[in-house]
Amino acid sequence: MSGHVLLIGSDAADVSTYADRLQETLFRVTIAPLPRPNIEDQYDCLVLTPSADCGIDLVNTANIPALAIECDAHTPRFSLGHIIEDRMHVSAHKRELVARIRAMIRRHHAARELKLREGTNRALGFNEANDTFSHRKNCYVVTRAQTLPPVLQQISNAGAPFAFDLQTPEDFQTTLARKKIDAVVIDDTDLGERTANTLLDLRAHPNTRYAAILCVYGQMHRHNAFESLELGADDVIVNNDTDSDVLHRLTLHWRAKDTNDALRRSNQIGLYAAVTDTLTGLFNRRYAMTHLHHLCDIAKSKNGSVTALMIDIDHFKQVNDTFGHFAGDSVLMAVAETLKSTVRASDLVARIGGEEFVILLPDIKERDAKRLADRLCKSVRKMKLDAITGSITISIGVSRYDPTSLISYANSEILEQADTALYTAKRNGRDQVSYYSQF
Ligand code: GH3
Ligand code: MG
Ligand code: MG
Repeated sequence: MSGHVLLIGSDAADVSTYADRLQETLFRVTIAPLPRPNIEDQYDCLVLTPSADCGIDLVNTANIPALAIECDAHTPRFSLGHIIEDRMHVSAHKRELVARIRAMIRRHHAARELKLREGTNRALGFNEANDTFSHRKNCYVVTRAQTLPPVLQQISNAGAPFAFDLQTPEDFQTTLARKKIDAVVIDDTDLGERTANTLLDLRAHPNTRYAAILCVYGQMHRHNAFESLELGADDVIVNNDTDSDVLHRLTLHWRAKDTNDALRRSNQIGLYAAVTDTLTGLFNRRYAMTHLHHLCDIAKSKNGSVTALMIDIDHFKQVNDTFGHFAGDSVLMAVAETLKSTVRASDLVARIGGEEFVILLPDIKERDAKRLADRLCKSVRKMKLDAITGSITISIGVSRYDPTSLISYANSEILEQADTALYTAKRNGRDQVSYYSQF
């Protein structure tokens, strides 16, 4: 992962050491002019080196997250909060610096991406309620100890918006198999070497793949933190971190988890939008074709059948010409609704053209398919519509694919055959069902 890092510090030698270190790892690095670095949104993150002075004038209107490298763990210069998102000790392994910058950039990009998507989804009419932080979060603490690690104990007593649930590694395995988990804290002081395997397992397991995962280390082992970060932990808490730091870190990762969850939902919305028709809410041609191939493959392998109904509204142009396009649209919606409410849940109804629909019926008996097609014609004919006078009719062409038929089993041919049958229905006077010759 690359990114553009703005390095801030007043000691030229110090700053250039960090610049070299980061450039080795594919980050693009710019050194900020002091005392008033101009922070623009071209940067992905800021790194405040130990020589970055407390009095530095950080005008960060672009809200770029910053990592502060601190000399003294006990009296840090910056408090974690809105701008200083993360901090680490100057003595930490250089791989920890890289891991923390990577994680920070990833969170920043995810949040920015979500904002963009939300804007687009809103414009598309897919605005969804955001319940981020509306409820108390449950966090499993995996430890051999009988009590919470001291850093979490303090927060828990202070009424944090997190509920901690203490579990042994064995109990946690049972919990993990049962349900999706939002957050896990691994108390490494107890688990020792097993932590590496636990972290890898948690990142791979479907119930924790997207969870916020943190490790708690004793002060003595803090130099191992980079290993946990590289193995998939979102953050590392040291047992003597302050309450406000720990609270900040937990909140940060919960927020990041919410952001990532929302991004995944947004992807699903995008996928849904790509395969549905906005007017009727039915699946579109793209989805229907993929589904047809899938159904035919299943039918072939299991000796099953697929029946396709090609449906076209009769004289629809006249409906538009007589009653207008809006009335035409409401007819399309009503026909879609009627088709959908007449078929089985396992059947697929799609709008594949202007006033053309297809219904795909897996494993239906010939006799039942014929009955269904007749019922569809009848149901549409009997629809009561406010937008027009008179009734709407449809014509249907039916084709079938099953192991005993003589039809070539090429998947898309079934639709061509249904279309041929549809034209016969039209030629024979409309408002009727016609069958492909070998049906
Ligand atoms: P036939 O019985 O032979 O099918 O005659 P038809 O008039 O239904 O067929 P034709 O292909 O001549 O006309 C189809 C019409 O469907 C023309 C087009 O304006 C209309 N149409 C296509 N998509 C939409 C839509 O989304 N909304 C509306 N209102 N009309 C549409
Ligand atoms: Mg047509
Ligand atoms: Mg038509």
